[in-house]
Amino acid sequence: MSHVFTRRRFLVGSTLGAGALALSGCDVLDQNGDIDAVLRSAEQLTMKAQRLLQGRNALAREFTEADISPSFRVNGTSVPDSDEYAVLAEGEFKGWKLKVGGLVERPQEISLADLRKLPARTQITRHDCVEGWSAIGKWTGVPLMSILNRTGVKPTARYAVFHCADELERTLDGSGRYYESIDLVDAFHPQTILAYEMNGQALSIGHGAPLRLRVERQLGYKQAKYIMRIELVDSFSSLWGGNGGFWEDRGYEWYAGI
Ligand SMILES: Nc1nc2c(c(=O)[nH]1)N[C@H]1C(S)=C(S)[C@@H](COP(=O)(O)O)O[C@H]1N2
Ligand SMILES: [Mo]
Repeated sequence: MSHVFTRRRFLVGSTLGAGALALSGCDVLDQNGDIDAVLRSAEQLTMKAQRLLQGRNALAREFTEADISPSFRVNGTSVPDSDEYAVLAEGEFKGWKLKVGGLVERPQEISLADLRKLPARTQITRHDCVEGWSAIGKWTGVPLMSILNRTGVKPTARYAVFHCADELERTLDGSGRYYESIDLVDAFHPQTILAYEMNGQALSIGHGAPLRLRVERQLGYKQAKYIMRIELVDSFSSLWGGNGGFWEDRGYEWYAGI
């Protein structure tokens, strides 16, 4: 601006006719220059905002404590129907260990107590179920990223598969077992956490104790409850129906973005 001002003063001081002409011409140019700069910065802002809001790495909206829904429905399985799970639940999951294997450098088994010692993330987010209901809840857990950094991910790994304790559909071959999968973009997303607390309390059995996935950019059925094992794979075509999840094998989209 001071540059414009100086030049204007200089031009006003020159011969009137040429000066006035030059002044109007220069003013337009200078104004355009300013407008260009403004537009450029606005465009950069829009681009950054779009990357932030719409890219695969964008964050899901987070809410405040006051927004937490007074009731949050339990959907799908409410208690896994297996003896193994019943024994684990009876022992308050002290005997449970999260197994992480497949295409990782260092397979691990991590107890709930050890998971709780790792740096945690808390987020208040909205859960959207395809059945047409939503609820806002507060989730605390370990970023999946930090687990994967511990185990190391082999270069061929493309997806993280979550094997759950419950059978949502009774079958002879086990194909009714709940499972889900996400790609590594979502697996390393900062809001992708393995939650062991909901609304400040230990995760209830209804909501997926001892551990459930929160992958906040996607719909409810991706939020695998009752996680027993995480497997890194290069393809999920050989798993159950081959579509990457219990509901996906029954026709739902694999990438359920919201
Ligand atoms: N293991 C397992 N995970 C699951 C389901 C399930 O039946 N079993 N249902 C899914 C669906 S459709 C939804 S909407 C949410 C429900 O989570 P909530 O019971 O905490 O509301 O969990 C998802 N994860
Ligand atoms: Mo759902």
